[in-house]
Amino acid sequence: MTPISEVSYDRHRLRQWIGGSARADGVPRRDLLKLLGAAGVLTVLPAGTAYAADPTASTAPTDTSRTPAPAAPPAARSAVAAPGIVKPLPPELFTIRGTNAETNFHALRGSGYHTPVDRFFVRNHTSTPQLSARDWRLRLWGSGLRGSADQAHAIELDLADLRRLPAHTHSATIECAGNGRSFYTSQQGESVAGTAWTLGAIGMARWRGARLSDVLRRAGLRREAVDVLPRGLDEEYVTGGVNLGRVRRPLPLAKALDDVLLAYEMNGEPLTADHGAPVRVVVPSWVGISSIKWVGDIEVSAQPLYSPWNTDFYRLFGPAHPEGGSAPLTRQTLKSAFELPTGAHFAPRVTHRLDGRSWSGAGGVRRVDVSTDGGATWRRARLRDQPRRDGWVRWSVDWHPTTPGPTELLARASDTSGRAQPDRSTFNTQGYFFDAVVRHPVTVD
Ligand SMILES: Nc1nc2c(c(=O)[nH]1)N[C@H]1C(S)=C(S)[C@@H](COP(=O)(O)O)O[C@H]1N2
Ligand SMILES: [Mo]
Repeated sequence: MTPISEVSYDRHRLRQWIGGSARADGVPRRDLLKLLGAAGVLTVLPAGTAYAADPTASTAPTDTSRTPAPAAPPAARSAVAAPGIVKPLPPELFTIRGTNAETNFHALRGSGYHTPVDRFFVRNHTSTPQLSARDWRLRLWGSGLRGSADQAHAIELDLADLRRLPAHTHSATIECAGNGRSFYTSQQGESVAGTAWTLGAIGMARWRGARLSDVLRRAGLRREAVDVLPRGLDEEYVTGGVNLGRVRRPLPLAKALDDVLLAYEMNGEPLTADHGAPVRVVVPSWVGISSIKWVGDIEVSAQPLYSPWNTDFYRLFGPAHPEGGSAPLTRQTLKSAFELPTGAHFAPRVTHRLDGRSWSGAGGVRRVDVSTDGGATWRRARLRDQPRRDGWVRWSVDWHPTTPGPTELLARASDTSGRAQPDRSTFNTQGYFFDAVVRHPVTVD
């Protein structure tokens, strides 16, 4: 695999930055201008106007940690526990994958729209830290802030400060970019690196917290700010013998000012340790890695920022993608899942109700078609929720099987942005963004 593509990514970001669009990565420019206007920090620049700072001074990545080739897949483990996770992981609810716990999709049956915390998936690079809410501080610093350019002059907030800001509630999914990865192998015969999730690396919760935009504005955002880099308080991540430092991934300012929360509640309760207590970032519709848990500091920069999580990881590499990789991943893709175990059994000549969920990072799901005969015939599912941005829709179909034997169930969703699930996903070496229709084997007997 091509090792570091940071240099070409650097150039790409630099070009965007000179062109005045670095802030807009993944967010339409008209929204960007509106947001910047609302933030009251910048008067609208004519398209193509360079920002005031000297761009030639900014080519060096500010992250000096060594960035090696992407990590090899974790060694296969036979252990049935995920030692770094605090909450109970009963096998009915979760499948353990290394340091992570995948939600069993059949455990969502009848569980409601929001995923109960006891069955919400956990993705840990290392292990869950148990932090004291009383001692927790958030530090904001960087060249994008007035008067706090370096860490020594950071602005500090505690939880009470954060709770004094207006509270916002937002229902949103958090989904790992590698959700569905195992189907690259099992369905397409391709080998990819990373945790072999099926479809349960997603959860939907009602998040409550302060808006990141309120915090940034109060911290004194400069008009030159372009990137925002939240960093976790969990241990440094060591992979393949290389220490990549604390988990962190830059967000373009436009997204940071849009709908991002610093959340301290999940489904009406204080955040639990595994999901980022006392405070996590929630970035609706974007890949899960954006939603940094246990956030401890946020660098706000007047120059593009880099970490292994936006250079080596969470970009698409492979023959169908640009040399040096795609742009960093932002919005999630489109998927569907049945709330059934793999290999479920159904009695013949009885009417069964099949339940499932579909979701998209690009818009609301507005149509789902289901096949119960391996894709030969299709019919429309009944949607039980309105198409909703940042959310999923639950759906059902009745099935009256007559012929005993094995068959495959398929569900294909389309969303309000016009996307539909394809038959095959485009290969990428790290197996992100599996969006193809999944074949779910069952038996009638
Ligand atoms: N600090 C920190 N934040 C993190 C991670 C992590 O390991 N450490 N994992 C990320 C990834 S890859 C995902 S998919 C989501 C998972 O959130 P959850 O464990 O609450 O489901 O958290 C993200 N935030
Ligand atoms: Mo993830």
